[in-house]
Amino acid sequence: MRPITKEIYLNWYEEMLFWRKFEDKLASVYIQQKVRGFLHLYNGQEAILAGALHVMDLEKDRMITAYRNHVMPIGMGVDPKKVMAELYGKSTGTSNGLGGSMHIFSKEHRFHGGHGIVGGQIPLGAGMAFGDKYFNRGAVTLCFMGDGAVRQGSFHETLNLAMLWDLPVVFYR
Ligand SMILES: Cc1ncc(C[n+]2csc(CCOP(=O)(O)OP(=O)(O)O)c2C)c(N)n1
Repeated sequence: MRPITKEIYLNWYEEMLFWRKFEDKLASVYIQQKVRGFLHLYNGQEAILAGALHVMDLEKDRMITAYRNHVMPIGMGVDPKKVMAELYGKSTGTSNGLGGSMHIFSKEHRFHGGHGIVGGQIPLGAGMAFGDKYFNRGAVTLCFMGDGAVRQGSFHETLNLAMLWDLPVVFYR
């Protein structure tokens, strides 16, 4: 793991502040109905993302999560303007404006969504890790979920398979 220096702390703070401001801005344009559909924010969880990004190899590792997915791709290198455009439903967005708030994706940055079904991302995350192991890519998948997802049967089945096959996947609750 890279050492945690003063510069790293400052960089984390800067990034976390940006993510918080990004989400706060979304909250304000949401009530003006500029963003349609649902809007699930990441406020209060920024430190989890900062720490996770610190241990990742952004050249090859992957990330997948549920619907609180606006700032994670930004952390992985996606242009914030493209994420904001997606939320506005514009064709310049990450999914050409067709995904919206819950479905931010970037194949280029190995950010695999953005899933609205509680727990839906869990078996998908293990599947991506299976692919990386099968093809010897040496990559790790980070799979995030909320407390509620842990009650899904797919979570338990996925953990069984991930342990049995020793898959390179890390689950964050
Ligand atoms: C399979 C499924 N059941 C129900 C829902 C409706 N639903 C949307 S969010 C949510 C709560 C999920 O809580 P948690 O996983 O703890 O995530 P949090 O929103 O707290 O981050 C539920 C039940 C859903 N999206 N998918």
